[in-house]
Amino acid sequence: MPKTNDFVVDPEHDALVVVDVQKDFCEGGALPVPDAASIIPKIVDLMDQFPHVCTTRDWHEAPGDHFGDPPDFVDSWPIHCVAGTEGAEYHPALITDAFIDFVGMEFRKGKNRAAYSGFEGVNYSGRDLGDYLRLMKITRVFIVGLATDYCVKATALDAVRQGFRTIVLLKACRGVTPETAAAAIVEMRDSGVVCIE
Ligand code: VGL
Repeated sequence: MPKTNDFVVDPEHDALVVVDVQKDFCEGGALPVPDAASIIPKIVDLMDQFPHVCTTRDWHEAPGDHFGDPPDFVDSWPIHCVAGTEGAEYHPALITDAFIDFVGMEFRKGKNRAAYSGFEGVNYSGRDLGDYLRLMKITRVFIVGLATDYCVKATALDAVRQGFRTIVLLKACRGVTPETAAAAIVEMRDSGVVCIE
C-alpha cells in the first residue's frame, strides 16, 4: 500500500481538506469518535505541508431528524455541533500557528438538515467547497478528519464525483466503529478514492 510520502505535494494544485475536527466529535464531546484527538498532531503536521488548507465544520441549527431521541447512531445522532456552541468549536489542539497561517477557508454545513459531505458546506460568502476549490485551480484533494465512516467518506465520494483526484490519508482519520470504517474504505476505493495509510 502506498505511503503518504509517496506523494509530492503540488503547492499550486493540491489542497488539504480537514473534516469536522470539532470538540463534539472528540473525547469528552457529545458524539465522540474513539481515539479522535490522536489524529490532530498528524493533521497539524500536514497543514504545514499544504499551502491550500480548507476546513469543514458541522454547524447545526435545526437539522430535523438528524438529531434523534433516542438516536440510532446510523441515521440519527445525539445533539452535537450546534451552531455557536462550544461543541461546534475546533478542538483546541488544531489551533496552532500552522492553522492560523494556513487555513484558507472554512466551510460550514448542516444548518437545517443532515450534511455529511464537506461539499455541502459553504464559506462566509456562501460559496461551496467545490466551487472554491475550482476557483483556486485545485485538482487534487487530500482528505483527513472525522469520521472515516460518515463525513470523511461522504466528502471523499463527492470529491470524486466532482472530478477531483481524491486521496484519503487514513492515519489522520478515525471512524465511529471499526466495522463501518472498514466498509467505508472499501466503498471509497470502489468509487475511485485512493485510501492510503
Ligand atoms: C458525523 C455523525 C453525525 C461526522 C457528523 O462528522 O462524521 N458523524 N454527524
